[in-house]
Amino acid sequence: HGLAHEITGRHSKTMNVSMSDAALSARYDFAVSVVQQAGAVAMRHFRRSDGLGIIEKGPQDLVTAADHAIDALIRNAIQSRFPDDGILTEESGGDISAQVWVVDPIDGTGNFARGIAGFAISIAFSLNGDTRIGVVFDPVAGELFVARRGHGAFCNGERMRVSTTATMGRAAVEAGYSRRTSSRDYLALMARLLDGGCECVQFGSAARGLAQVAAGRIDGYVEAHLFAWDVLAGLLLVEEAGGYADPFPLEGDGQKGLPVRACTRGLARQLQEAMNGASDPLDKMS
Ligand code: LIP
Repeated sequence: HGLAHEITGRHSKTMNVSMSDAALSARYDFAVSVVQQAGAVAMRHFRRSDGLGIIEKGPQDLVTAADHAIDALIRNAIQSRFPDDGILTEESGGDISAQVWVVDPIDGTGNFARGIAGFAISIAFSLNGDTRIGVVFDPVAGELFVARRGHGAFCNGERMRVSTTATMGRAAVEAGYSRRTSSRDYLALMARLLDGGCECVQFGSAARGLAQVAAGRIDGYVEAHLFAWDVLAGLLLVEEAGGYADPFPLEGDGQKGLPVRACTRGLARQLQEAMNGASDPLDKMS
């Protein structure tokens, strides 16, 4: 991510646009289609043997030619079909407005750049600050995760439900990490999760990890700092699959990035305590 792009608010700040169900439904169908087109582009690049045009934006923060190609594909498609909508993407920044698309062209770029199959394309549509549409596509697994607010969450057409896990000793939790936060805090969080009995995983893509929570394959996703484009679609997947997700406001604090917690309802308090740091077990470890 490096420096978060300057997020300007060219469009109207008043978050009180009304939109018909037909207009939302058209945007949903569009998102489902364009995320799969983007996945095909990602796979063409992923399978190439002649390099991926990798650039280091910051420490362990990579971007590739595929990120830019997919960013352009999605941005051009939105501008052509929905010219009045705002667009905010990881790779080219953009506006926050009452009706805005929030896009991560490749979430898990570190994995993608290293040829590791742990990445996804994430597209969300927000109306008046509320995420109404979320699609996450994992093209390697061929898994299309979709949700509309109030209409449920699905993986390849199958209804998704979060797991019923309510105890840490039975939970599998993904704890994401980036160099935007302190390694000591991360290790302390991991120690609290492990001491609480969790199985801990870290796959390097928040969007894909949140989709696994929605699918009931893991029971929670936590990370100290993420941006809207990493998570808005995945958080909606979890909510529409019956799980809990912390609010992630697009304006205000959300513009600089926020901590993320999404999980089964039974784990919400315990994961909050783990994130807050009831005590720092690292001190005991030194
Ligand atoms: C990634 C996130 C992941 C985080 C990585 C990175 P990107 O997003 O999905 O959870 O741990 O550091 O921020 O940069 O691959 O789109």
